[in-house]
Amino acid sequence: MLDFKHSTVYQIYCKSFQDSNGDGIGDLSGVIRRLPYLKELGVEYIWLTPFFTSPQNDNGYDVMDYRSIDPIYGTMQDFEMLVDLAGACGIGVILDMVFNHTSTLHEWFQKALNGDQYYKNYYIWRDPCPDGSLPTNWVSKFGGPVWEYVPQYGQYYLHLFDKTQADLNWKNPDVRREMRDILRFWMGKGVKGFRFDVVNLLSKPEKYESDFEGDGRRFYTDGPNIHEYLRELCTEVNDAGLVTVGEMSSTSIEHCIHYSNPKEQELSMCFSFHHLKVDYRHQEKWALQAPDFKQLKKLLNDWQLGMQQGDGWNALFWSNHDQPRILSRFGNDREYHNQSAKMLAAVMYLMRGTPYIFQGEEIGMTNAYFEDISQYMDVESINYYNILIGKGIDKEEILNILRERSRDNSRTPMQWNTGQNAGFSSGTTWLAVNPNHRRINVQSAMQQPDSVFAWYKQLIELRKRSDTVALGSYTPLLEEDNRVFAYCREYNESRLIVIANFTADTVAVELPAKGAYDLKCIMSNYQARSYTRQMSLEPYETVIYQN
Ligand code: TEU
Ligand code: CA
Repeated sequence: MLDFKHSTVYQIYCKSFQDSNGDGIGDLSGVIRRLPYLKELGVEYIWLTPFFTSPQNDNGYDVMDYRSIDPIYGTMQDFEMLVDLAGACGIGVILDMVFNHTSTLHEWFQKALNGDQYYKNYYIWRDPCPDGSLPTNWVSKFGGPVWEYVPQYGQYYLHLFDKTQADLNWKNPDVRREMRDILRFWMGKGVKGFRFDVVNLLSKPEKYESDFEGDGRRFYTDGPNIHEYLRELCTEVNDAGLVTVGEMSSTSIEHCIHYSNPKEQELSMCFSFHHLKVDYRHQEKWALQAPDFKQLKKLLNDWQLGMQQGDGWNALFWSNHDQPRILSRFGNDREYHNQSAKMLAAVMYLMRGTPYIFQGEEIGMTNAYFEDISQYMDVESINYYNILIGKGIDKEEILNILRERSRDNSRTPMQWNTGQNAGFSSGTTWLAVNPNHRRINVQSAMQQPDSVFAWYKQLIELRKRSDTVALGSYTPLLEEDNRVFAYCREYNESRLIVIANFTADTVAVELPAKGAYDLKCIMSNYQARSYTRQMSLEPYETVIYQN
């Protein structure tokens, strides 16, 4: 079994990582070209976002064929070469499996539309209500209803995401068997793990009823048979010792313990998102609010302690391809670019769990700050732009919201150097390159000993060699402090303490007595300093102590 507790995963959004043929779209050969960089960073795994054949309505999360490579990303030979060469660098490949839904262009759905009852039963169909209205009032994750009408059947099919992403019927054992076959196919290619997209939405309720208190999610999240389905899906994957991570939408600690406790034999770990909603106003993504630090701290501590108690395992992450850049969000991407990027990384990646670094985070990439709606490519951003226009909200205000919230913020091309298109591509890029690549890029980061990149390298290295980081217990410190995040990790006789100022102010703290421990400062984003009971922290200062 690969040791995922001492390991760090790097998420590659293939479309934006490295283009190798000048078409402006990142591809598998581009990833191969950048393997030496990933080896230098020190990660043990790369998670590749979906590169399967797809019409790309949702950038590949709308899969047409789970066993072939979309030509925009390359060929099966490219993929096989990538697995081999990554393996030679000590890096395992994790694939992103989108099993909640398929593209409506998938052969199964096309057959379903053409009257094939066997394949019709691969999807979820409902009659209209007796009064002719939609089967339920549920709202799609990308806006609008979750039901799409098909005239030849006089019925609707369910799509929790875009209408070109039809939800699969997991009650059908043939669907479940197909999915296991697909995993077996990729295991045969030597992959070392799987990430499962929105996997806690697979098990739909027995009864479909309207939700008069919310958008419907409480009826289909962590559904009735989900644990059984996951255990069945992953039996062979688990027997082969692969690592698995489930993306959990609006879940609970209890369910995540069940998903990731080794005794249950479901998944290795879970992504949960509660800590990334502390800047939503009334739980609403499209309503801005400054991050609520107290809530952030409480959520992270609760998840750390809860999962620890239940022997579950967290995926530790600040960003992914669906989230704005963390530095622009909870840090300060202007005056304290370097300090706040380092502070955020230390706080998250020294917790109990497995770190997931999203490409570009390790050099402090920022939000896109697009000026015009025409620059956005993401289906969700464009849908919500139109929805908010329909609500009569002012254009400038909507653009402001998108500048904070759009998924395209994290999808701008990777910034490799100061050259044309930041070294990402020699052609016109599918999404605009951030002009700040002249300042923020891999080449200059690698030349500076105190860069954000160098800091990430140290954190990855620390986890690799420290059982305290990988296996130690987690105890929150300074729980009542409104500005400082601090915690302690302990393993046998060793302890590690992380202290972090989340603000641009100088903050005084009173720390617990260090007892008999001889705490040494092992990392600091200012000057190294010894552990004292009273400390005055600089803006975004973080200090790490270990005995
Ligand atoms: O995302 C699941 C999901 O619900 C979100 O993160 C979603 O994008 C966000 O809540 C909208 O505000 C996964 C993938 O990561 C995402 O890229 C896909 O679009 C989505 O599933 C559908 O496959
Ligand atoms: Ca390309």
